[in-house]
Amino acid sequence: MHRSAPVRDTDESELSVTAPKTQAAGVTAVTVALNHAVGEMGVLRTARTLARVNQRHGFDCPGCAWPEPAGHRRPAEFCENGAKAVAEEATVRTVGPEFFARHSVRELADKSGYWLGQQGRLTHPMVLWPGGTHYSPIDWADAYRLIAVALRGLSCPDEALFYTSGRTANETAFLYQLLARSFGTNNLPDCSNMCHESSGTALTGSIGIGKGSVSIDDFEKADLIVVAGQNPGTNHPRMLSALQRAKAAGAKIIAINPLPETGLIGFRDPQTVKGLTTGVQIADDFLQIRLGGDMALFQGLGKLLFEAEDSAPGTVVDREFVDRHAAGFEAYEKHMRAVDLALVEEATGLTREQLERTAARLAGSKATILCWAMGLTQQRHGVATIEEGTNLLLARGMIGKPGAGVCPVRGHSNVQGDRTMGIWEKMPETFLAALDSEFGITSPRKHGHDAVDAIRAMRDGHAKVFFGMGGNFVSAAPDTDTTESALRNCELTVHVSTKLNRSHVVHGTMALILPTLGRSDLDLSPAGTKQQVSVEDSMSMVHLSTGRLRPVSEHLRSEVAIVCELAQELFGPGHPVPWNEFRHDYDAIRDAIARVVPGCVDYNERVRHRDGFQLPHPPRDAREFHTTTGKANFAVNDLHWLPVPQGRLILQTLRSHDQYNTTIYGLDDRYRGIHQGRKVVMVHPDDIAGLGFAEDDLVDLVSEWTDGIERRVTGFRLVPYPTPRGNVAAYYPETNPLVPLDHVAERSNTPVSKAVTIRLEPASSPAGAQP
Ligand SMILES: Nc1nc2c(c(=O)[nH]1)N[C@H]1C(S)=C(S)[C@@H](COP(=O)(O)OP(=O)(O)OC[C@H]3O[C@@H](n4cnc5c(=O)[nH]c(N)nc54)[C@H](O)[C@@H]3O)O[C@H]1N2
Ligand SMILES: Nc1nc2c(c(=O)[nH]1)N[C@H]1C(S)=C(S)[C@@H](COP(=O)(O)OP(=O)(O)OC[C@H]3O[C@@H](n4cnc5c(=O)[nH]c(N)nc54)[C@H](O)[C@@H]3O)O[C@H]1N2
Ligand SMILES: [Mo]
Repeated sequence: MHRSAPVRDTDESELSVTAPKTQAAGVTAVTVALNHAVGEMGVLRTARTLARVNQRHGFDCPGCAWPEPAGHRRPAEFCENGAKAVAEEATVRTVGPEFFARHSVRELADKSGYWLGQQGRLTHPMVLWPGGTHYSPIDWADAYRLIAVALRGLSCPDEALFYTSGRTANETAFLYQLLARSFGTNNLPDCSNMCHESSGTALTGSIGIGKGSVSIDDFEKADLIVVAGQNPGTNHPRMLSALQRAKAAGAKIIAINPLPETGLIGFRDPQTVKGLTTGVQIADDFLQIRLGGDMALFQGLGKLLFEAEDSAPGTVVDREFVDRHAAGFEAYEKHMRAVDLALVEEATGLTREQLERTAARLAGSKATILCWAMGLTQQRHGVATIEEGTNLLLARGMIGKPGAGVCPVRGHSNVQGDRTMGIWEKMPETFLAALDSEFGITSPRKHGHDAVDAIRAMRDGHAKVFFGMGGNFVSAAPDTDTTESALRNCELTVHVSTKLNRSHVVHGTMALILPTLGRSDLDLSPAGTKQQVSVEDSMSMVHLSTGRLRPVSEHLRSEVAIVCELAQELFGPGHPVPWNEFRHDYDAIRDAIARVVPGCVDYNERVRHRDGFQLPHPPRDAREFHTTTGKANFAVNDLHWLPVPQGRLILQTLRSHDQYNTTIYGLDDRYRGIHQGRKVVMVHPDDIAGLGFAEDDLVDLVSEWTDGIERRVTGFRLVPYPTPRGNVAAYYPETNPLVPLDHVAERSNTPVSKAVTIRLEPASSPAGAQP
């Protein structure tokens, strides 16, 4: 019943383009999801699996971090893309020793990421010996020994890097950081460094905690919801249902985006029968902003709010909130009053009328939520931009009250939980001290490397062992050529993975692939009891997740087992951490979490409540702000924006509807009308003509950066698209070679994936497969 893996790689010459869709989800989404799932898993496994997604006794969807509603859950509490994520994991296709014997590593390195991922689930631990051409099977015990020998052979623990992707459950994350710190390093780079790091940095400074302040219930209590730099129709489809309910309850919704993203403009709810056929317009207002224009927009709105306050004193600024709970208001007011609105119009590409209408909505709102994602964070001034958005809410007292607050919408399903559990290169002293006293270890205090610094360390020979707990670092990181040679510079690269990806075939002198259980898989302890893990969503709700599918191979180990067994080999008997107990009983891990991690008291008991429990959030719960001033801080920032240099374009790299980060499910970006291919660049029609090209031409994209190094990708098709003049879009990870390693956000060090200056040249090589 299920499809077999593709033998042929992708062929970009089959690409076709149609008009973008005006409605998201609906019947097509349901059909696409089911076809995809049945193709990967067959009918029975599909039925058994999808019925468990996001249900109370089921498993947490490995798709996005959008929360499940409390109270009533619908039978289908997932979306098209969640179903694809589940199918991708629960596929019955496998990649075992015969596969690796058939394909050399060099041959695999020439395949696209799509082809690699489609081959199926990894079934055996595999090793690539120094100088070897093919991966071959290895025993778990021998694999651990190789890693332990390599780690012990380093001249200092900081030569090791422990990367985490955001799927890792809390229990694994807690033990993994404990292993790294017991070993002696804070080198815990994670996908968050490339994702919402700017949000964490901004919010910690402004409100004292780097997490969002709203709960799912707040959506129905809000009267204004702003969605900036986010494409929920593709990346958080269940959020559209929440927005639709908010709209039904009377909220106005404003979308701020350079692209008219389908879900925001129209939506058919696939979770209700009525919604399948009748669509709604989600956004009441669409502000088609220029790339990088949001900081100017927020400052312009700040100025207009003060003008509104002047004409109706006492109605716009929440004086009581500002006086009691905030610091730095006078400096902020002075700064905002000096903002030049003409400059704001130029920077944003918006009209004065649009600015005034938006300001009027903000000024009139009794409960405002500001949502955002990568369009804001992956910008050079992403931190300052988020601070400016937060300033607007603070001035209006829109935090710590029902229906209002900040809402960074997280990506990976447990990326927020991983941070809570200590996956961060600079955890605060209080956490490290608690860890030390719980286990009798001495955690290092020197800050570790984040993702970008980890690449620099490998490049420069300062890091020699790379261990990846999930993820696909080589393809997710910026500056692909630099990152690939950095990885190749390592003595050992190790990946704990479910599926084959490019990070397995761009490797150090020696390489290991350790196959692991996914979310949906049944996890049995050595004694045969069922283990459960826990995760935290984007709104700080923590709950259990229980996999039930029979694993595709008896050789898979859980992530927890892998960490514990490696630790036992690395540290030997007598280590103060009870690794063996943890490996046998995840409750024991949760008891340790309860004693170390703030807000996790009685973890085992509370995580078993019907909907789990919500972690504390002082601004949300009590309008308390644990910042440097003890108050919410208004930030003052110089205005930055992105003028387009003559003859150049500014490129954002984004996700298609048919991918999960570096995992490519298929070759259709249905909503944007791109079919059977991914090597496209979406450009305003006048720019195509203005630069001397024609629709459908094949071009090279060449990025321009201060170091003078030429970064080029070849054979991309020009697609006319309703994007602002001078701003273009193309898919990640195909365009990661264009993002310079040093092009990072100020203060958060996040790669600037949404603003790369490029020029177009006629294609130097034809379209075709390209990894
Ligand atoms: N199906 C699916 N779901 C996913 C993922 C996936 O790949 N597939 N990835 C997960 C992860 S890890 C994450 S982080 C999230 C990502 O979720 P998103 O942030 O929605 O992902 P992107 O595709 O990067 O889209 C960025 C959006 O910001 C807009 N944008 C770009 N630059 C600017 C700007 O300067 N200003 C404004 N206002 N907007 C801008 C783009 O047009 C686009 O709509 O999704 C998560 N969920
Ligand atoms: N140019 C550009 N670059 C970007 C971005 C962008 O918008 N533009 N976005 C950035 C963002 S937001 C993020 S979050 C990163 C994503 O970076 P990563 O998290 O590193 O990448 P993913 O593609 O999500 O990782 C997919 C791999 O994870 C493994 N995997 C899946 N499930 C499991 C599991 O349960 N356990 C284990 N151990 N492994 C598993 C599979 O082997 C799969 O191949 O990329 C960043 N890079
Ligand atoms: Mo992300």
